[in-house]
Amino acid sequence: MTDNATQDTAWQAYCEAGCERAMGLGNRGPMRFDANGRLEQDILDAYFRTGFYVFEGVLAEEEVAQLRAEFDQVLDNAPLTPDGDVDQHGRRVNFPGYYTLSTKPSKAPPAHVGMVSHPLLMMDSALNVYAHPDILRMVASINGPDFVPFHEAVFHKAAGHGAPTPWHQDGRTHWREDGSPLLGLDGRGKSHGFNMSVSWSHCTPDNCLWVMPGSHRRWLLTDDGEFPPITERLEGAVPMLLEPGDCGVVNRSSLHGSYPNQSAERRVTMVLGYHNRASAIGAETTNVHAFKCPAPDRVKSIKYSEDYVLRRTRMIPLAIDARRQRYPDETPFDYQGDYIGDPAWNEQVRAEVGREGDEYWQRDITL
Ligand SMILES: O=C(O)CCC(=O)C(=O)O
Repeated sequence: MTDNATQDTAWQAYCEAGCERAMGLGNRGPMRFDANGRLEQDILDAYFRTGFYVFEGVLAEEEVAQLRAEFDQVLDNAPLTPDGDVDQHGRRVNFPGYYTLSTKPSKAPPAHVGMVSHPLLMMDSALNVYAHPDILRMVASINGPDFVPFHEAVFHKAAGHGAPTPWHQDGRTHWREDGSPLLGLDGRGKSHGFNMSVSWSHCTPDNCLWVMPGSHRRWLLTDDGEFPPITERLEGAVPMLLEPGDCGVVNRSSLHGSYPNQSAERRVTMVLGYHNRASAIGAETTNVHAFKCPAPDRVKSIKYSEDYVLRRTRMIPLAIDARRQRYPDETPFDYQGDYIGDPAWNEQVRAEVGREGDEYWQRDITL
């Protein structure tokens, strides 16, 4: 056997074992709610036990199709270089600076796009998903009825070219000195919120996000610890398998990462996140999300004031109103949290929340 064939066989065996473990965790299925509109307790228990949950079939086909079509337009309009403002067709880029690009010459457009930040500004379909009533009922069940925003971005792992995401735990603020989490297994206590991957592609073991079940119970950076390199195929990790329309919710304290996508299928997932309000207000941290797109030198030290959180939270009622206009026959989610600003969505507000220098995402909330 050649080296490549041996590696392929080992990778296949790793994926098969991971899929088998993933299917045995008891943390996937459709969203189910009790008579009060709260996620069924067995779902919450599985989420708090394993550190993630896959909700199947959340989005209707029509929404998936709209997400795919709008994102493909955004991709097609990507700049050729990180500082550029012209796309591969010679057109002006509508959102320069929002694309995370690879500069490797092997990656021709649009495979050179690794991430698009802040899709609520550029895709109505993303704004509509942000206010999906079942998604927000799920969010309220985990983060409380006055939940607040985190950040949004679309990950694009091109076929055969997709860059890996290093193994990491996102949460930094709500750990004890001994590395145990402030969040209890019953969901009480300060939390780092969650990343929810909304998929409009087939997320397979080859291209998907992998998660280490139960890893949200200990911070690996405690006592000068380190995250493993993504070249390490972690024993016990599982693939977060998603079909178009599924949503995978990953506790931001969980160890997660993705291997390079060498498969023939691209992976596209939009990360939407929400926090528990009391976990956000007053937290002091290094914000890495309130920038046009991430970069190693883009960090700011911050303590989140109530005003900061209230102003960012306006995007929730705005998105609910935008969705109400798009789907007039649907019962909108009834948001119970406070916010500052008018909740009515219209073209003037679209311009306001995207105004250069004061975009809504300038108040994204890293925890
Ligand atoms: O989807 C991925 O590959 C990475 C997602 C991730 O790391 C995150 O949302 O923090």
